Amino acid sequence: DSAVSSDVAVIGAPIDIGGNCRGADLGPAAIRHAGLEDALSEAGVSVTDVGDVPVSETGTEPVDAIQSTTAAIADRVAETLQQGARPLVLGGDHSIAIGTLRGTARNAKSGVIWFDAHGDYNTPTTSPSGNFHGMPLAAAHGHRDFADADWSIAPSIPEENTVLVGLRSLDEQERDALRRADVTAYTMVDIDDRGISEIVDEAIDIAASGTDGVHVSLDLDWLDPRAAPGVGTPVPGGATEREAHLALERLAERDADDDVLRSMDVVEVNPLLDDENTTAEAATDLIASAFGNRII
Ligand code: 6HN
Ligand code: MN
Ligand code: MN
Ligand code: MN
Repeated sequence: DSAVSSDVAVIGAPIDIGGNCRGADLGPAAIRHAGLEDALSEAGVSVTDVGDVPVSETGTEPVDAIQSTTAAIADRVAETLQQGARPLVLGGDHSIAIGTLRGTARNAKSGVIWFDAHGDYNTPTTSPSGNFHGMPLAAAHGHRDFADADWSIAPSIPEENTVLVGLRSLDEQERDALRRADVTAYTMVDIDDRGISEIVDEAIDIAASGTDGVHVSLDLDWLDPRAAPGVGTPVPGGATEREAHLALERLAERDADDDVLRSMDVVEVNPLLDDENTTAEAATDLIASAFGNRII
């Protein structure tokens, strides 16, 4: 691995207006306070924190705030990749991934692994809640319900290189749309049944096949609420802390061999729902694992 390829640029995306409650906009600060830079440095990664993208949540419709914020994220992500570094975007609610995915796809073909309790495959038409954090993956596939949004100009991520891991909560029409899509979806049952290492190995094979690399989107609600309580839409029965670590350590191992990990976002950390900053600490440890932290 060259020095440049291990460089990580941290980009904060402090927005929560795409979610169901306030506070995920404090996620970037909570993760930084949990010691992200030190954890990455200890993992042997050279890290630059480029600060936050501008967000204006007040006085606008959620869709407008999300549109301008994700446009700024896409630009920073594309610039970072152009400079040979790997963007690590800190959310914020999961709507920020509309921006990271657009940025990763700007001059390249990117696969995606989506660690999440949810499918995030609603559209403005199907969503029961209307919250944009439940829609980013459908937007990244260029679903026609987003035709009016400027992020839907072109589908950015190929469906066949899209892998969801950890599913356990889908809305009805969202489930139908996911079934019709050419994606691979692993539920928690698959993880229980086959073990997380095997699932992650397969996920990497599928996401990386024929692409320039893989974007990893880590929603902290993938974890069981006992391990990551500070999220807006917790669902029982999630990944244990050990399973999550194993998944990201496996990813780092594969990356050491083949440079698969091209970009990452870490979302839905809401310190207002968490009195000990447990969730941000878990996020920080998992990021360090993904970028190669080793016990020995
Ligand atoms: N997330 N499916 C629900 C909705 O409102 O569309 C929950 C979405 C959660 C999104 O956690 O990123
Ligand atoms: Mn806010
Ligand atoms: Mn999500
Ligand atoms: Mn989720």
